[in-house]
Amino acid sequence: MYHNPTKAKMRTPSQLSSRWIAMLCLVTILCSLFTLGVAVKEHDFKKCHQSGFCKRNRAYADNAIAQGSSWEAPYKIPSELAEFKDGQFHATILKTIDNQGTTVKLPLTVSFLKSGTARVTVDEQRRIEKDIELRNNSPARKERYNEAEKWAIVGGLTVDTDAKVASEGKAGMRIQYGPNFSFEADIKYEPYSIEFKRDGVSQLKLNDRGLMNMEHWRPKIEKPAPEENEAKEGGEGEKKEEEPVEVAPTEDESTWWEETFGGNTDSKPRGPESVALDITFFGYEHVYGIPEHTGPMSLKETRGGEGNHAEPYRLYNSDVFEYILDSPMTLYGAIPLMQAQRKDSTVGVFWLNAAETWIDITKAKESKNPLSLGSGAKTNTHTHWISEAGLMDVFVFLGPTPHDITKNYGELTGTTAMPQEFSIGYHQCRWNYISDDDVKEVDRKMDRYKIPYDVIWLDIEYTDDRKYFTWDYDMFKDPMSMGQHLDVHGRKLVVIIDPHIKNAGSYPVSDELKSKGLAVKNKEGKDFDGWCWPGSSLWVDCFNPAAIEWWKTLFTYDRFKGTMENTWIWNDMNEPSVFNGPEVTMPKDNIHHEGWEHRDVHNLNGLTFHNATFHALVSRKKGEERRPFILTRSFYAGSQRLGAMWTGDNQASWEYLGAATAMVLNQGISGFPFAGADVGGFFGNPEPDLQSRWFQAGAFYPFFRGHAHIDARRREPFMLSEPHRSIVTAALRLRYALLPAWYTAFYQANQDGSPIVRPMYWTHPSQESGFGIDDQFFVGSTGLLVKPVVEKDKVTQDIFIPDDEVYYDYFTYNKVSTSKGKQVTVQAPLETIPILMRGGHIFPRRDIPRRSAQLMRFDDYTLVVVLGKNGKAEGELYVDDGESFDYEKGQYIHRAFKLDGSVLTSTDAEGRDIKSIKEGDWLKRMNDVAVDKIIVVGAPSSWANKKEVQLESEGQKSTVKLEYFKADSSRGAFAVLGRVGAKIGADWSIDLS
Ligand code: NBV
Repeated sequence: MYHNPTKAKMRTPSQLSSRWIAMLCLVTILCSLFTLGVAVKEHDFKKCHQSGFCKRNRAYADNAIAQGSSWEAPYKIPSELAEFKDGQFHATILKTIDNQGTTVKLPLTVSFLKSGTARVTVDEQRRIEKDIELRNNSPARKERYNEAEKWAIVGGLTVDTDAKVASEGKAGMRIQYGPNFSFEADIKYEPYSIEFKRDGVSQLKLNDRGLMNMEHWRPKIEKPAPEENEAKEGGEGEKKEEEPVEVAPTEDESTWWEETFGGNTDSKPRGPESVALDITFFGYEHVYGIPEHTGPMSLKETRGGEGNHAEPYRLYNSDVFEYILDSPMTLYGAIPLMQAQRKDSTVGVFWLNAAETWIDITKAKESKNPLSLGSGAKTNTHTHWISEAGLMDVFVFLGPTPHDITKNYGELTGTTAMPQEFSIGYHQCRWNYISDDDVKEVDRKMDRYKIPYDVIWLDIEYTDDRKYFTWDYDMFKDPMSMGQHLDVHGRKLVVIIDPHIKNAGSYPVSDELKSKGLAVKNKEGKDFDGWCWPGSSLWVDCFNPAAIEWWKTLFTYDRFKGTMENTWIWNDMNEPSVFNGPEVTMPKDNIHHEGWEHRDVHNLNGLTFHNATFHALVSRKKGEERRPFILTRSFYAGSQRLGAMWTGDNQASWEYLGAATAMVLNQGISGFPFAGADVGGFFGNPEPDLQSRWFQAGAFYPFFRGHAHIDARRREPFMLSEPHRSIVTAALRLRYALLPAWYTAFYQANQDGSPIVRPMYWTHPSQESGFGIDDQFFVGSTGLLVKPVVEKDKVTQDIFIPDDEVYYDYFTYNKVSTSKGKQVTVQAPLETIPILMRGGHIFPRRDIPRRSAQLMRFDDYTLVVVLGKNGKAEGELYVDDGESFDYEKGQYIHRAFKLDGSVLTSTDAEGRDIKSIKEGDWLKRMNDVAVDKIIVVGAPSSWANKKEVQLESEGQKSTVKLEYFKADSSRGAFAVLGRVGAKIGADWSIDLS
């Protein structure tokens, strides 16, 4: 039984009444949220036609496209203003704004970077010079926001001074760059466009359809009221024809200076300032990325038509209550990276802009040869990027492989931080564990039922009245003893810290926030006060370095009492979520550090909060240097450097289970692979079958956490009855057995940005029939091909086979008989997760079940060798202490395993001489860790009579037993070698000839 005293029983009358008021408030908020929930959703958030700049730019596009070849895009570069120097092309784009030829200057820089990436940046001269007037006495900055780079980019900006001009003239300039000068940027001056080619073949083009639109600054002209106007025109006979006429005749001015939605008015002190550009991908039928949305990974068209969306994909980080499926609506995070895929070629663009952004996608068949229309016709994907403010700043990646895009994007925005090892185990969460006794009881029960887990979580109710950094001591009487209890089995506690700070007296955190002036300001420059969980709240402005410094002080063990070394953090609501704000967030005319409007930085807000918490955890205690673990809900490009994300408030239904895979895969290919979805579904109560299938799927999310809404029934795995409890336990144990493979996949993500779970197009970019598949994936480079069952009562699963390799069932070693591009149907009763092993791979496992990842740290390994068609296999293992930064000083083991014909070897993957590395404590202990067992699946029949094989390690020879199991009608042959006993960190070889 859970110890579950009611709070009221333990309080004085006065406490009781304030408690009751607080409870009433909570109930009111919950009720209003619930009402909101029932009503959501779509109409609480803007559609394109309700967002002035989106509507204007769509109209601009419609007008341009309707005019066809007679459309004259008003952007051109005078050739005399263009120059190429030291790897950069500089010019001024002139935008003609009226029929009298008036122009505005837009400075353009195209930088060719050493990585082969090109960067195209356009600014606006008048705003650079701050030569504009702000309306409404706004304290905002006058320039276009140019600091997104400061938060998102951490490297890869070195310019390639070898880039060279291939030709130049009045009409444009061609620049060659990239590997062996195989890339080319063909810059055209009139109208301005840039076409990117690889090996002479067109890949993509900026401003291909002439939809570029940079809304230049203009003063607000107070127009006389219509009647007055008419009278004036008639009376004075004004010469109308002399007035300059706007170039874009469809311009709708109604939202230039002010915009109202859902009762909130945005004061827009700088007037219209959107940036838009069309980008065409030639011959590319699939585009992926731009998370976070629900729906297929291969993005849909957005201009209507059967099966398409009618709205553009939106990026405006929002707390979307009860989000809907298969929708281009915005969600909690934004990564404006898109990649396009055609057979054997991948290219991409990264639109570095932190303001509200919409992306339209259309696809069109096109053929140079009219006779080949039909089968031979290629599909071009047209995209139209529209942001409310800021620079136009686009990075162009020319591939040619998905891996190249991943690497290039990773160089710019950074890669996944090496995780705390515990954080890739299982996390047990709910809103809320109600007391420290409750936590201890859950912990004990997980042990009693032998269910492994690493982390238990506390949601907002652990605090005193939603005041973060405090405890509700009535319910959590002794947080330290709770932490110590968990520590006994190497377990951790994660507590939530949200960015809204209760705006009430006698709360030192809010007093300090106010007195230090570190809160986000409203449009008058005063502290912005909004409504969130604690009631009236302030928001810490993490764009301000001083706010980060202050935030750091709050997390020290002295200050955040009740926390200890095994306490880690969850950052929720950081879009930011503001209950009474426009679209549940902050007003756009709020002001951040150095005068940037919230409008400019909105999509970065979550990252800056996550970043502040990251720095706070790194500096929690002097001398304690451990990798932080922080889960974030909101994110932007670069957030992968700081922790994990999850897909927010999903629902306990089969549809949401199904939708999660594509979302997690999309995160992976968009540079933020440490991703997962609430297992079991946040809202609602999953039936046992659904919960079991969700655990099976979740065991293959890089971030694996069960979570539930406060109104949901308790659903810890041990609450299930049989057979479901055993099914869930088996899924969890499988996750734990494969932790060495997961950790290695995280290492790969850390090295070059590779996704941790990899979709078919990413691993097999030649296999077109796999490009639309987003419900199955490979785990890292293990060759494990997983397709979770996400449908009720389904007991078979069809798995797509992307190549001609041999595949075996993970559990039975049954050989799969099918061929490249076809599906194979495998048996998948409720207790089975459909997993295949691809021939040619070796992956590590730890087969002794234990309570937590930490307790497995010095266990021996099993290697699973799956022979490929050619009789060969290879794989890797990366392992370090799983918590410190000592790996940066060489304290890690990185092995390459290879079975090349008849010899299986383990060598240092980087050719290091491990003996030359001074061993720290962890490396020393790893001397006792060995390879225990090796399983060879697909073992040749020539081994049938072998009883033992020779192992050579560290100059010693020894024999190892081999047991051979013949193939039968369905199962492949396999051999088991053991005990091997070779040190995991040492070189060794086994002669299998
Ligand atoms: O803190 C409460 C919840 C949390 O459990 C959930 O995971 C977050 O996504 N939080 C949102 C706030 C309110 C949800 C209705």
